Amino acid sequence: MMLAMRDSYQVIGVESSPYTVKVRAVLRYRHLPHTWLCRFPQFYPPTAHVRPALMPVVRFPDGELRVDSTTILFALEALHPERSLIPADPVLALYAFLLEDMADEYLTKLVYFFRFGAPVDRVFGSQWVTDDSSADLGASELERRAQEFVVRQDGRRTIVGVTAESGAHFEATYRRLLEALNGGVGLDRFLFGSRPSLADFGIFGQLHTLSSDPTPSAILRSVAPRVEYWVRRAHDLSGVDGRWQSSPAPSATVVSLLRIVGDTYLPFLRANFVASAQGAPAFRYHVKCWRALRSAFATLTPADRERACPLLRETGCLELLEEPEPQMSTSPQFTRNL
Ligand SMILES: N[C@@H](CCC(=O)N[C@@H](CS)C(=O)NCC(=O)O)C(=O)O
Repeated sequence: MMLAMRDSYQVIGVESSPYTVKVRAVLRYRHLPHTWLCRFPQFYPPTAHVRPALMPVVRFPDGELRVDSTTILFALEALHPERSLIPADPVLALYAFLLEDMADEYLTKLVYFFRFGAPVDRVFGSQWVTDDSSADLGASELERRAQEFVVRQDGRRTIVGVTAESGAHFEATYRRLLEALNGGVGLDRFLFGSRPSLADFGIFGQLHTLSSDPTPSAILRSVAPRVEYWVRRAHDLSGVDGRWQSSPAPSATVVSLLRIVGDTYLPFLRANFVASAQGAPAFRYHVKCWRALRSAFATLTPADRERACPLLRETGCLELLEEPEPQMSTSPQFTRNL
């Protein structure tokens, strides 16, 4: 059994997991000593007991095992001031937080939509995940277990929101994302300057999978191949030593991405919150996200808020970030723990 080096972090997860490669890329960029172990945490004895059963699991140098990439990234921020992922300007930091959250909680639906859509994707994606999960699988056993995985994931379609009607919306959102990023990211060029932010890593994680699965990869290559090159470089940015942008004005790319937050992501979070307030099935984790984003906006100083408001209004975010919280009429019914 492999032991983590003393005083270093250990990332346990699989290569086909967006959140796992996101966290691994952050540790590399931040020069935090770590080991990487490709394992399903729930089948790996030292981490099998961790709840919620999500990947990656990160073992911190003090031995604590943690999950949830955003929580892990913020814990690293508190422990290591160098090579922070949070833009120094609090307004840009708010935008970065909004974009990272959208990447984690909404772009992941695009990953699911494509991965369990066309037969070619179902086979490639499920066999990739299965191959990551176990050593020495023969071809027929790999195929059998991959098919079981697909059946399990098919059962989650409604939970994820992938229906006959929503497919066109997910593909259109993917194309909007790529059009927004095209030309706005490049060699040592990131969303908020020549150094990467937490938004870059969140988007990178989901794009790692989208740029590997056959159908979304073909779209990426036809619409925005240079975004793919950016994704490949983002796995290891340990040599990047850049700066935050000097201008307080966000780039056109960030503005376009905030439009997706305003017209798609925040309305989704709001609808989930309203459902929870009315006692309808809802995601507990997305209630937490809704509150966290609104509280990040509420804690801006009045001067920063004044700077942020015009763009937040124009992109459709403002109203949702500042409206009064709907009252809970009954106890919520949560469909998942995290
Ligand atoms: N919010 C979590 C999500 C992590 C997550 O959903 N990981 C996926 C793999 S990419 C997982 O473990 N899924 C297991 C499951 O849903 O049962 C994070 O940011 O780390």
